[in-house]
Amino acid sequence: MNKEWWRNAIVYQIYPRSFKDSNGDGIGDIPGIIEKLDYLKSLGVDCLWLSPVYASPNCDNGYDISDYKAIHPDFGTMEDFDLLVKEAKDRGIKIVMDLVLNHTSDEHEWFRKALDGDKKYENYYFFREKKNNWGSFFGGSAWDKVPAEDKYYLHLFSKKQPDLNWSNPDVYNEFVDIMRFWLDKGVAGFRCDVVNVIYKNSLEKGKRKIALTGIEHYLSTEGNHDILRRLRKDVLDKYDCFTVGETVFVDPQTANLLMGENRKELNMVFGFEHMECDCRKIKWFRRAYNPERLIRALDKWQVGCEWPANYLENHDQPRSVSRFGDEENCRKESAKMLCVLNLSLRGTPYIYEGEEIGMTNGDFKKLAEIKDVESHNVYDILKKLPLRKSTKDRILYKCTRDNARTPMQWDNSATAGFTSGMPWLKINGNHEWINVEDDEKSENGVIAFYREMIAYRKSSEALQFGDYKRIPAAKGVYAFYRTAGDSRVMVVMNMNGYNEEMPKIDGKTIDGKVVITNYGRDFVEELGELKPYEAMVLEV
Ligand code: TEU
Ligand code: CA
Repeated sequence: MNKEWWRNAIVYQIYPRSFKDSNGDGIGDIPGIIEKLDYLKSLGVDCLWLSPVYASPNCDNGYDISDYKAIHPDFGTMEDFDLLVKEAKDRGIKIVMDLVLNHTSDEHEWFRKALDGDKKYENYYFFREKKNNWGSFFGGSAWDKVPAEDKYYLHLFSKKQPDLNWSNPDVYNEFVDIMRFWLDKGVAGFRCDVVNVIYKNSLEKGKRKIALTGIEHYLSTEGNHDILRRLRKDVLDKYDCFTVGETVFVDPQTANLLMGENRKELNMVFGFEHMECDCRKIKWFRRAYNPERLIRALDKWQVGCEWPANYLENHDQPRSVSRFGDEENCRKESAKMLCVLNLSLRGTPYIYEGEEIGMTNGDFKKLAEIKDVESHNVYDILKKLPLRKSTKDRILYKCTRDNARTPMQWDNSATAGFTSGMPWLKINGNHEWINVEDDEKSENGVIAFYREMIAYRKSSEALQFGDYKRIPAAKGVYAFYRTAGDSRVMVVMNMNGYNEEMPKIDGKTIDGKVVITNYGRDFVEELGELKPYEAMVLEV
């Protein structure tokens, strides 16, 4: 394995709308990010991945792009962006852009021209006289009718996100150009949105499934692999950059085909299997969280994936403390345990804004408080099902992507230091006690723990590049060695909350130095009694 810089980089994901508003319009923006660069630098992160900041009608908060070479005025100007790249660089921080290859906005010039009957652009998308039975990721059919015409277009996501036709070489060339445009500005790579569904083999009828009928015709197709290889050779290899693919329905083996070193496609991918540990097939049908299932999924990727992109949160997932921890009784402890987890696994770690202060799920009380297009689509479907209203509401509030999109909590003032105006999305009431300023002041702050863990990871060859070996342990206890030559650490995490039985690592006596701990113990003889969410890193 080569030791390229991005393997030991620590990436921090910014959801720009919700990070920091600089001009009081209630929407986070690029000057706001610049204001916070010193804070980000102080955490020790190396790279910022920005969720989309391009021109967009915002039906899917920027994942519906109407101009790939323009900055949305909500976020600022191209000058602001260039300044961000420069200011970040001055602090040793790189910028990674989000790139949406699968679809554009229906307000993109290409789609408009296509609707105007321009043959060239019609072939950028999929128009058919009849729709097939494919389903959309956001619920319902993947086809919608073109207004006032007898034809349909394909959209795997919202109806304002028409899918691009990647078998058309013109589409390929457009993206070569777009990628060069940003790389020439000095960005360090791309997070590529749903990048393993971009190439459709055919538009044949799909096999009936509960959801996503049709997926067999577009999931990780050979054509898709071919495009990734060509983009790598024609563009990416000419720059000092990396790509992380957001890839759906992959396991470690199919992931390796998309990012393995000798495949020359992507550099790493986000898998979803650990995010499914508390769902039943579809994320809207939750089952109780059981740490064993999470551990099993993580272990599977640690063992099987060449180089995982590790994450516990992003802008599509509920907050990890609310999900895998205990926000009521052990918020700080569980946030710190999850920090140890994310930063000690093999692979490149990604931290999502607010994770470093243990932010929790949004406290939404009514549908109108939720802005996410997916939530509204799904709620419309739920409404038709024979379920109690309280059940539908529970599903909505637990699963809505807005849980992770509430504004960043900087301080305990009325608007959490996020804006001086009306925030675009409801600020969580708990910003009164969960916020950066108070966390920094408190004795056992989560941010301080992040700093410590990040700094330790950077000093540890074992954590950055070591191999991984799981240690058998009691249920809900995740323990492993990371070893690189002489450097070896043992990581132990009790992922259980309050438990009657004391979890134990079978027959393990510890002979090592505790270097990171979330309970302040600095000496362990035997791992007999782990406290709820206790986590530690030992040099052994
Ligand atoms: O998400 C892709 C994706 O697979 C989502 O449907 C994911 O499964 C879902 O959000 C979980 O609820 C990416 C982006 O991360 C997301 O924000 C976009 O909405 C989507 O692509 C379309 O561009
Ligand atoms: Ca703003």
